[in-house]
Amino acid sequence: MDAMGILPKKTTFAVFVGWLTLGYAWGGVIALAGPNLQAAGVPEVIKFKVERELPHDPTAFTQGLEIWEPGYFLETTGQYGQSELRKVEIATGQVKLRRPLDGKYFGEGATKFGSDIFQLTWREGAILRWGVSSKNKEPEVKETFSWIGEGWGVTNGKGILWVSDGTDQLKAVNPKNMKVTKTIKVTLSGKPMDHLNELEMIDGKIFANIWMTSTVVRINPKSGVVDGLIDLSNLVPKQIHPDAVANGLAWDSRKRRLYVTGKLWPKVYELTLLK
Ligand SMILES: [Ca+2]
Repeated sequence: MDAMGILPKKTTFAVFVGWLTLGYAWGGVIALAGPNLQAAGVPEVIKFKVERELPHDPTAFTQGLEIWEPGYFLETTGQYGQSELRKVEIATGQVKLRRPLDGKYFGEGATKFGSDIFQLTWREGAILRWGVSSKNKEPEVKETFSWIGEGWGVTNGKGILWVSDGTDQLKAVNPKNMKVTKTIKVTLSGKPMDHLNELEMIDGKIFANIWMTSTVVRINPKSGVVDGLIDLSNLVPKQIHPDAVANGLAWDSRKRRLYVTGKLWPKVYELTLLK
């Protein structure tokens, strides 16, 4: 699918009015289409091709998605009393393993780090470290870390965790103690880019869903500058639920495919990102 062909039309674009920063950038992309883009410092529009449409549990309030191991997703779901950590077969969408969270937690994003899985909670000030039980070899919460502020999305690279909290900030976190070692401010065309949500590390850049939009941004973790945009608006299921936003990004580095889904989406899309 050609992302340039699905740039927001006028009516869709009106939705962006409340999202001035984002609207500004997309407007810039439209106005400056062509070689002027680079010169103006406007983020690259990343085109993609849909390779496969795969089934996804339409009741999953997806908060995090990652490759667990070849053929399987690590997926986390939210809502109090319904939050789970799941191992999902990619080809069939079948949930092969599920671990409910304590009912006091609203589960958020998760990332696999060595043999552990770190999972955020929304407003409970806790990050859970899941490890493998020696008894049944299945995940169990081994440790609970304190966390200040909200937890939204998490990914990792080069030995550190990157955590989003719904603002324009990304925090670099030491996985040994959950101490914040660095905070970067994310900007789009020089303006704060907030509502950073589900995250995914791809080739050293951090990709983030922007909450309540169908836009994914590509962030340079050194500068915080958004240097690429993906428009998923043609993939967002229509008229399901106001909360059914894009909120799952999983990168398969072996196949070089990006999997995208969202809260309550009936499908996962397998994409090739085009140069
Ligand atoms: Ca992810």
